Formats: sequence, structure tokens, C-alpha cells
Amino acid sequence: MDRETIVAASRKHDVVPLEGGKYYTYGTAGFRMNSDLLDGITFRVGLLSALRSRKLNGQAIGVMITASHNPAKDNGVKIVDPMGDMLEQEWEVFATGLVNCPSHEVLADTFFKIAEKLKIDLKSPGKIVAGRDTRPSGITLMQSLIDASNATNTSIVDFKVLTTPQLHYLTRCINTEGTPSSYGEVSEVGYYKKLNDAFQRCLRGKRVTGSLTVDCANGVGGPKLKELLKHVDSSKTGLDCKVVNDDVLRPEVLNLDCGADYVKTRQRAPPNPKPQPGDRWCSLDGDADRLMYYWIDPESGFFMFDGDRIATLAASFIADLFRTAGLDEDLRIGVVQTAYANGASTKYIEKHLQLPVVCTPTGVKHLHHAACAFDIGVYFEANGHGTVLFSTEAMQTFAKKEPQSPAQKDALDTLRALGDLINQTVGDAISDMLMVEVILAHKGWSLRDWAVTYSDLPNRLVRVEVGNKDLFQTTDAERKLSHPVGIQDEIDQCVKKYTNARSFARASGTENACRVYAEAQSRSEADELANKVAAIVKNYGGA
Ligand code: G16
Repeated sequence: MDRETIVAASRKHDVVPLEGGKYYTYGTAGFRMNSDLLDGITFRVGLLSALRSRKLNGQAIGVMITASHNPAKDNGVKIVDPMGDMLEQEWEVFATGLVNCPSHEVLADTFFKIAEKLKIDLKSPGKIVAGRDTRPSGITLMQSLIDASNATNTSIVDFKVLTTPQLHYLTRCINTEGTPSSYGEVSEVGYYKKLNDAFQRCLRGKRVTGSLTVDCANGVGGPKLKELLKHVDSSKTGLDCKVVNDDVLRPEVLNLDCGADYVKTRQRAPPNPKPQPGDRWCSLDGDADRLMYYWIDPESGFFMFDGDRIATLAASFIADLFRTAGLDEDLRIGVVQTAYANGASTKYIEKHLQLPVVCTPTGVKHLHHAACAFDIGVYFEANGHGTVLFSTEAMQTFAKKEPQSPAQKDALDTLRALGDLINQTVGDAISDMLMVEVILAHKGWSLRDWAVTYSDLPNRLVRVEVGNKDLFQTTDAERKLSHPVGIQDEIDQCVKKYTNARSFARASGTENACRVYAEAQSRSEADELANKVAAIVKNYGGA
């Protein structure tokens, strides 16, 4: 690996400088922006992945090219660590450093400086595994990544079009292949087989009832879900899935008036096709890592089961299994949420389910980390992004514990199967959807039964365009703003005027905007509060 080769390769992948002294940062989910700006950034992410792989003894590093819920013209690139979790946060500063190098020469020098500082043996082998969503710009960005791997003698496996969670799965499979902790077969088919096998084991003869319509946001989730369904025997499981909004041939319709983000932020079903009262629906997002369930209650209209609802459903089911299996004294279940979690869900988990709740900043990288502190860590963002982590100790306990009754044996078997069904690397809409179907089948619940577990406080999420979103800095797990000075006082004064109210604002890490969340006793109060706080944010946001 030599400096000249890196400089020459980099010359083909310029980074467009930002105006006004601004620089690119590794955000909530890596670098994300208009795809025209991403060529050089993706090349440099490839350089960093080459370093990271060698730092970790040649283990494969995943790189996913996706802008998930964002519009079709955007794209993004993020790094996946060997066990399928997000890039260790201490390394984000190296990513930001490389991407903002002012010239190709400084870039190459910085690359070698990082290697020296971290004592990385550049002669040792390195490996990258990569995937992309259905955005057309992903094809050229993949080439930028391949050029970076060639310039650094790093091998690369291009898995082409994948959901984000599939790339996370494959990264972990490659790094655990042939070891006692092997995560699964290293192939896309291996992913489907693992999910299908675990789904059947989880059901334990129970059957899914009623049909489920899945809105795939016209993204990669459509074709991949259809592939999965080829492996699922619906005559055995009862799973009757209708796939809609699965047009990946017209890139411009990606996430357009459909998908999990649309449903959550608009608080309504996609206009097309229109759900009929009583039908069970769910939506995935553009890269299939978020999930939203909903239905049209024939009496009261649209009702949404967001990440908070999915978390409470999973936590209550697992806690019941623990009690039946006699494990409630031995292992600890906890739930991780963010400030966006509805206050009613937090109360339900703490008071009714009697489980601890931890609040972290937005971004699954933060939630995942916090969930690892529990034997079973249930983490979901309200936007539907999440999973349930089973510690190695928990999985061993399920396998080793001698059941004292047939009911205990069933509970232990179901827990083990759940550990295989639920993607352990990252939130996975397809795997989470199967989990929800399993739980509803076991509980014998309709969506109405699920809906009445608790009542959400009416809430509103608003997107506010500001002159400079970087002015907004948060503290207290994003529940308060430390900057601009004075803004938090104004928000607090405003919140005081409403009953049972809460509101906060933060800069998005994936969009050029701020987000404002508000909840209150009534719908009109929540809307009014959100609009008032949005006006404050706009006022402080710079020209
Ligand atoms: C990404 C992250 C999520 C986060 C979301 C919105 O989701 O993976 O953890 O909640 O962005 O983040 P922000 O509010 O900072 O824009 P996705 O589905 O877009 O990859």
C-alpha cells in the first residue's frame, strides 16, 4: 500500500467543499446527503474501513450505501463493525477527519498518520463487505468504495442490493463463520432460511390469523420480503402477507407518500392503496430497518402501533415467558427508549410491566449500546427502529436450564427461538414484523387488544428548516437544549402553559433540519405546543 496509489485513486473521487467553513460530520447514521456530494465521501469511508478491518485483525467491516427514509435523490454511507453493530463511536472522529481533508495529498498523509497512531499493520490483510439499497446512485457509489479497497489492497465482497439489516447480518455471519458463535449461513438465502426456521419454532404450532398487508415504501424491502415469503410455508404458519408499494423500477417513488416514516410523521395510512377498516397493515422504510403497524379501527379510525408499542408488546411477552420459565429472578430485562418515546409508554413499562427504562440520545447506535447492559435489552425508537438483544448468558441459560414442567419447556424453547428470529445485529423491519406476528398469535390478540394496553398522550412531530441547524446543541439525552443560549427557557415557559405536556427540539442527524416533538393532554394542545416550539426554534435558527 503506498501513498501515490491512494493519491491517484482519490483524484478520481473529489469531495465537494462545503460553504461557510462548514464540514461534513458522521451523523446519526453515517454520512447522508444529496447523492451528488457523496462520491469522494464514500471513497474515504472505504479508506477508513480498510484501516478498521486491519485494526481488528482482518475481520470484515461492513459498508452500507443507503439513505433509508430520506428522499430518492439522497444517499448515504455508514460503517458496520464486525459483529454487525454500528461503527464504534470513537472512530467516527477518524471518519470525519478523513472526509474533511482539504486535498488528496493531505488525505493520504492523514490515512498513514491514523495507521501509525493506532499501530495498524498495513501489510496485513483487510476485508470489506458492502451492500446498497435500490437508489440508482448506489451503483456509482459502490464503485467509489471498490476503488478505495483496490487502492489499499483490501478485499471487498459486493453483495449488491440488500436491506440494511441483511448487510449487518452478513457482516456478522462472515466474522463468526466456523466458530461456536456462528451467526448463520453467509448468504442472502441463509438469512431467509434462518428467519423462516426461527419463525416456525417460535409459533410452536400456533397459527397467525387474518391477513397482513405490508407497505414496502417502494424500497428494497419489497423484493426482499417477497424472497422471504417463498421460504415460508403459509399452510403451516398461517402467515398471509400481501406486499404493496413494492415498485423499485421507478426510483422517484421511493418513500413517496408511503413507508414507515410517512406513517409515523403524518400519523395516517398511506393514501394508496387504502387500507380497509379492520385490516392489519404495516409499513417498512426505504431500507427496511423500521417498522410501523396500524389499522383503521371500524369505530374510531386510524390507529398506529409505533416503536413504543412494539417495544411494550415484546417486553411484556418476554417477561411472561420469563415468569413461566422461572427465570424472572435470574435474568434482567430492560427497555431502552429515546426522548421521542410517548410518556404513556414509559409509564406503562415502569408501572405496569415493572421493568426498568433507560433513555438515550437518538440513533440506534446509542440505544443498542445501552441495551447490551441487560440480559434481554428491548430497544425501539418511536419511529419503529429497534430490536431485542439476547445476551450470550441469556441464550445459554435458555439452553441449559432443566425444565420442571411442559409449560416451562415450551417457554424456554420459545425464548431460544425468539433469540434466533430477532435480528441481533440491528433493528430489522422484516424480522421485527415476524416477531409481532408471533406474539399476536401466542397471545391470541387482535389489534384492538393490543391497542387498549395503554393510551398514548396525543403528540406531534414537526420538521423545522433553519438557517444553521448546528447552532442547536442538546444535553440530558436530547431532552434539553444547551445552545443557543436562552432557547430552553423559552421552551420551558411555553410547555408550562399546557397540561401533562412535554416538548423538546434537536438538530436532525440525517436531514438538514431541526425536529420538534410535543405531547400534551389533548390533540389540539399537542399541535399548538409543537407549533409554538417550532416558531421558537425558527427564531433562534439563524438566517
Ligand atoms: C436513522 C437512524 C435512527 C434515527 C433516524 C432519524 O434512521 O438509524 O436511529 O432515529 O435516522 O435520525 P435524526 O432524527 O437524527 O434525523 P434511518 O431509518 O433513516 O436510517
